[in-house]
Amino acid sequence: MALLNDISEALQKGRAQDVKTLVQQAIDAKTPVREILEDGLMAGMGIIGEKFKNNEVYVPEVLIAARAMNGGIELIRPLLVEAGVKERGTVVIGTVKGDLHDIGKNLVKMMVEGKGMKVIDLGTNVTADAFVAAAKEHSAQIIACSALLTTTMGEMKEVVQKAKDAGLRDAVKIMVGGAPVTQNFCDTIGADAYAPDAASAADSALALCTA
Ligand code: B1M
Repeated sequence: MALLNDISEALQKGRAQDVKTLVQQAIDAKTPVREILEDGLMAGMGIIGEKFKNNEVYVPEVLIAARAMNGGIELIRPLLVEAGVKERGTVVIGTVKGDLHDIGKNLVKMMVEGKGMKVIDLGTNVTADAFVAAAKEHSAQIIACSALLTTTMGEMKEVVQKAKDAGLRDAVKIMVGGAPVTQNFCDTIGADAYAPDAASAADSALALCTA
């Protein structure tokens, strides 16, 4: 659809105001919210990611595109969350220590909220101790850790260990994800669930909460 392509193009150019205007047009045109997210916003960020990898664009351009994406996401957030009627569980989410990537984590957060769960967002650069303390404070059923760097994904093992040390391991499930994370890695560190994308993370969170 042309409008979704326009969203993708505007995002790639880092035109935050245009992204917002186009996303609003798509909402007004009753475009399914998942299409706005996946075929507009995420498609644009995917292209930026490839260009970043190939050194065709650099960190500032990526940052500006990421801000534009977050602006678009803010507009569709209520529509994604709309489906959730009452809270079905509590999830503490964050990007692990040393890691500042938050776009994927924010998507997971929205999708989980869309399933009717309460989400406590600790942000980025979250220590294992902070994950565990928040899970305790909010009586969370799930700790959800995101990592985008191969150098930070090891922090997830620390989260599993700290949860054990705090005597929380039976009460809290630990879910992991992010581009470098795999099912094999999840199994190796003793986490409970891995999800490759935000939508399956939300399905998985709901299944863990209602199990
Ligand atoms: Co960074 N970066 N970055 N970056 N960045 C990557 C991740 C990289 C792959 C780029 C590359 O080289 N090709 C590379 C990592 C290499 C590696 O470790 N293997 C990289 C690097 C090296 C770096 C820096 C070190 C660069 C530098 O400074 N030299 C630096 C690190 C800073 C730090 O964190 N300490 C850095 C910085 C940045 C920016 C700040 C410029 C910006 C982040 C802005 C922000 O997040 N607010 C940025 C970005 C945007 C990217 C890319 C281009 C895009 C990431 C993204 O948002 N993707 C990325 C390249 C790429 O991915 N192609 C790259 C879109 C997002 C929707 O996808 O986060 O994967 P993603 O989330 C997915 C799934 O992974 C999953 O669901 C989401 C979608 O459905 N998911 C989960 C995520 N978390 C989950 C949790 C779950 C379940 C599923 O359960 C709990």
